[in-house]
Amino acid sequence: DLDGYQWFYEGRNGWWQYDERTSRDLESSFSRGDRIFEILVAGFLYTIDFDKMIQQRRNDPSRRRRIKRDLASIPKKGVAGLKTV
Ligand code: V3L
Repeated sequence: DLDGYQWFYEGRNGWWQYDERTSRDLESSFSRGDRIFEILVAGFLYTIDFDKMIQQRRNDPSRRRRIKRDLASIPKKGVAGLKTV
């Protein structure tokens, strides 16, 4: 259970929260001790690397972002590309 925590990926000048479903899947994967996990975003596969704490597009590793697990209450840009107003 996330219990006040959420998963975030890096934007240009701040952090985006993962969508609710992905955040839950990341939490399950992380808490069972996986080192990597794969997610699908808009038809593209991304590898989540929990050792490096990055996400990286499978077919274009230059598309790499830092990720973090942090309190849901931190300042954020929004959720999965939808800006918080
Ligand atoms: N969830 C949703 N969209 C994503 C994710 C994800 N985990 N990863 C990448 N994208 P790349 P600013 C982001 C989107 O890494 O202004 C934000 O959500 C990504 O969206 O090069 O820089 C914003 O919508 C990007 O549009 O493979 O903070 C947008 O960037 C696209 O996939 C701008 O955010 C390619 O990302």
